Amino acid sequence: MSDAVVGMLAAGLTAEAPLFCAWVVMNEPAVAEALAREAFDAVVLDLQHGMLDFVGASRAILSVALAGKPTIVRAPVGEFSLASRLLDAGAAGVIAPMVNSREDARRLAAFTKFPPLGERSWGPRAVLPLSGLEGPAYLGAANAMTQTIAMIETRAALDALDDILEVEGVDGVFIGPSDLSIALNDGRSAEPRGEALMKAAAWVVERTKAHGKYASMFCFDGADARDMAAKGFRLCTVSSDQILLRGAARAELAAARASAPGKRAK
Ligand code: 3PY
Ligand code: MG
Repeated sequence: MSDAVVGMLAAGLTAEAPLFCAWVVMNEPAVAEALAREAFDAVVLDLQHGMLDFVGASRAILSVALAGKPTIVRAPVGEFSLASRLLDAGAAGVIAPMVNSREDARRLAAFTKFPPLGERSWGPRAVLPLSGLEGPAYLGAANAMTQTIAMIETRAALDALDDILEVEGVDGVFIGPSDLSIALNDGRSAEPRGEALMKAAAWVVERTKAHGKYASMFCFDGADARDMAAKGFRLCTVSSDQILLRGAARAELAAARASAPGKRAK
């Protein structure tokens, strides 16, 4: 196990190359570990729409660390205290959905940063060995090392973007392209790569850079992640465990059946 996986995320975000991260919805540490053993830079555990709970996520963080990678957790809406517990469990960063105002951003930072940036409560249970630091050194390093990432996925969040980015404890933003496109289309349709979304996305990248912070994006596959990285997104997720498994299963079964004799009933 690497002794210092937690710091790898913040370090990677200051390097030139974009970070490509796996996205995990299954509550099974072996799945997160298997993806971590591929060339992903980090693994995101989705506790908002995925099936993970606190115990499953805590175990997955350790399994991902076994593979020498950092973990980011996507918390459920408004559950900043769970995010804080998962930082104690060894997460290197938090993606928080539906951060729509300066006040939302301030509350998020309060739970994820120690004073003076926030009010995170002291109890770095599993994160100490995963950061390679002892208590006093961790206290000094944690605010810079732990990434607090606010999701931009509503019209209100776009309107408040500069306010959100001005909150010192917010390190970057993450666009949820499905929700943001639904909001921009007034609920008519989800067009996560539609014109309105891409225009907003370009503006988010520009404003984020102006604040000396980074923008990141949920991406649907590798080519999409490559395109979004080229547009300036510093951290791009790539597909998901469930979609990768289904795609591989379909491809292998199609190959197996391509030349099999006879027709199979559906
Ligand atoms: C969205 O696209 O709305 C997301 O939250 C991505 O997970
Ligand atoms: Mg969303």
